[in-house]
Amino acid sequence: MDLEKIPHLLKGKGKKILIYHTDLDGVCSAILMLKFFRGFELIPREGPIVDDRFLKELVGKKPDLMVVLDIPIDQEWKKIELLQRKLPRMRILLIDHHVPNKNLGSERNIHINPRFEKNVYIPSSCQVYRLLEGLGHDVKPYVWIAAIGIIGDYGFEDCKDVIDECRKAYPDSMGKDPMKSNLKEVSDYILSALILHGTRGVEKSLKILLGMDNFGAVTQNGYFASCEKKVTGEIRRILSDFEKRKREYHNLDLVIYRIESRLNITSTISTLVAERNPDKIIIITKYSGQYVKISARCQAGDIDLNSLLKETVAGIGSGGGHEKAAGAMVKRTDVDEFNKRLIEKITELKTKL
Ligand SMILES: [Mn+2]
Repeated sequence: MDLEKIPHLLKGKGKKILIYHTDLDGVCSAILMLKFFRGFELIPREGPIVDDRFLKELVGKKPDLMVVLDIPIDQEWKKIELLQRKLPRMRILLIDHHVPNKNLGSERNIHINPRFEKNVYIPSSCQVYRLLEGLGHDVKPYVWIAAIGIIGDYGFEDCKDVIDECRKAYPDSMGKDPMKSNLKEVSDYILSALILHGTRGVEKSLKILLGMDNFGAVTQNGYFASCEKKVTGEIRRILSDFEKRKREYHNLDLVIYRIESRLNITSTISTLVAERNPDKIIIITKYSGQYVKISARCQAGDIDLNSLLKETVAGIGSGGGHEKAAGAMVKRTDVDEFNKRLIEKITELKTKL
């Protein structure tokens, strides 16, 4: 990989945009990058979809450099090719860890994804941390930011080195289990701002965190504290509703539950429920307008949720993600078809196991 090209690219004079994922890992990756490289217009995005409107917006901005963090924008490689035909000077630095669709690396673009080499799960915060370190920057003071991104994505297994570094630098941050640590609590405070205020919360959190030099300040911050209080209450309400209204398919180790909440809380709930039911396949749905958002978790890891969802929504929606955590979207009118296919596929997979 042409690592030596990266500083030149990032320090370039022209117009630079930074597109980052609106989750903890995306926000933390962006913060790490911004600690060392400035002058970016920041664009938070929920996912890789490049619709006509976004494509037009990007063309209109005429960037010379587009940095993309924690978003598998290679899924939209046709749109990206089109974009680069319209903007022949624009270069791309894509740093991502989702299952790659296509390598966008070329003379013009740099595409970093550890999965090109092996099947690992390295959140982008960890990737950016190591990249900056490799470029000779003093990233150590920000190891806690990298660790929050890793916690947000559940990625400690393949990022033990960064977690250990954080534990050493801040003994009170980590403890034995990262998921029960003080830093996990800190990451929940930030996550609640993202849940409560969506993209606006993402932007505000990024700004606040960029100015903080220690994680202890997060729980003391008035904005984060008030978000945390509201979201915790809503989570408590939903978890008790889950126990009442979940649909269990015992022979398939499958649990399906439909969330009713004003908040964008689907993946948080599915993660919590999965922690409590590590042997089950958890499917959480949430209706929003014409669409239904689906969040899937399975900690046991005996079923690959990325392929399962991809196959289940083929022709009726979009979906995918990771082996143990994935998401999808279908039209409200296709929910019955989705459920039917899901149960068929899991039955098939379970008989093979
Ligand atoms: Mn990520």
